[in-house]
Amino acid sequence: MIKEDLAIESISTMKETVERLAMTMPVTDMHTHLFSADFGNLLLWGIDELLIYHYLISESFRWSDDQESYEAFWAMSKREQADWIWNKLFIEHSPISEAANGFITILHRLGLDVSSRNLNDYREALANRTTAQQVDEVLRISNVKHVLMTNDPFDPEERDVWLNRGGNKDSRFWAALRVDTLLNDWPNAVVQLQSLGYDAAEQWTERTKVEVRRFLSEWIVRMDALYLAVSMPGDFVYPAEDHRTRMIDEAMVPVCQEHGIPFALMIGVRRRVNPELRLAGDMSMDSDVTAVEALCRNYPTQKFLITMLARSNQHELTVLARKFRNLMVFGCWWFLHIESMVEEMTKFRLELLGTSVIPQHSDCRVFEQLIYKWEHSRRIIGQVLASKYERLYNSGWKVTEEEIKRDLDDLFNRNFWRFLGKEQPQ
Ligand code: HDL
Ligand code: ZN
Repeated sequence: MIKEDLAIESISTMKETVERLAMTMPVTDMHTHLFSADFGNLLLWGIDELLIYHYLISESFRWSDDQESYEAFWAMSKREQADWIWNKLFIEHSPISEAANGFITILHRLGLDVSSRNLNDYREALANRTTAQQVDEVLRISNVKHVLMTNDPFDPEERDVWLNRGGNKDSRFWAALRVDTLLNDWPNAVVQLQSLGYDAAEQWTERTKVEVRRFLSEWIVRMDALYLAVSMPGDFVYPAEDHRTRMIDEAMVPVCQEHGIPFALMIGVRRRVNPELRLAGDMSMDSDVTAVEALCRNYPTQKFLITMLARSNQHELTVLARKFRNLMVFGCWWFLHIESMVEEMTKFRLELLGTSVIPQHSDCRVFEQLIYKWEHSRRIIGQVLASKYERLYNSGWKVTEEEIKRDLDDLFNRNFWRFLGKEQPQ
């Protein structure tokens, strides 16, 4: 019996409490493409970087005509690209898409005069800020406490920071070892592994297996990676007589088990369906949830962080998570990171899993995006949680502020750190 005086008596007060706590709870953002300032130019921030976000590039081209070629766009400076996008998505049309609205949310939360609609005013307002100041300010506004990076040792610019400049030194940032190349571009991976001193061959020999495991293990240690991550197209079938199954079974899972870290699989991306759009040219596709089922069953002590890109896979994946405690569903990934999908997915996830899910990650590429991606998501997740409490109230079960804090902390932080087998760092 909870102490009666602690229970929140009215539904309206409960809803206010949930909203206040959801909007202010510190968050662990467990998948981003952000970097600490130790990574130099890999850390993207500022007005022009925000506008040339690949989500906005693809949306802007929808308003382009044949005279506005992809080549001409890619030949522009970043400032010219940002001007073009600003006119297409903000001046000539209302910025109502999730990503365009997000840019306006950022301007507003940074305290800029949104009504000026003058891009140069916004640029001017940030012109004298240092990277460190902007990182601190954005983390304060967004109340993101821990940022998981996406760290790719096959990227020469990033590899140089880890090998020659001391890697990450900012305790607010954490590494995730991302190795798509090993799974999806093996011939190229072999060439790169060889150039890095690993005795790998295209043929899956015992020596190659040992050297791939050594590569993964050395980078997990070097980065202090919290998990190993890969993304894959929806045609990922497992198990199969193919390279991916061998790489997963004979290298990636064994190394994750050796280091006691989760294996994150992000499934359902079809890369470069329109190569002219470059990073903006990727597409989602239906995936096979039974591949995840087989992995979870084959490796009952291995933790799997799973997110899928197609809306059509979400309910089945959530049901699967009811069957395997080593499966943690996370985030509303990419094209699902829109208000309607965050609401839909969060509703059936809580209805099927209670609070044993990681409802969101930001996937940010430009630092200030933390502000809008988390503000929009926090509000929706809080509203869905409050609606579930309301059902309880209607049956006489009241909650306390401490219980609301506990549930939100599980959703925004502890489910991730607990899945890692770690206490949430203070
Ligand atoms: O593969 C991934 O991690 C995706 O998130 C891609 O980076 C994608 O381009 C993206 O930025 N999505 O938000
Ligand atoms: Zn991502």
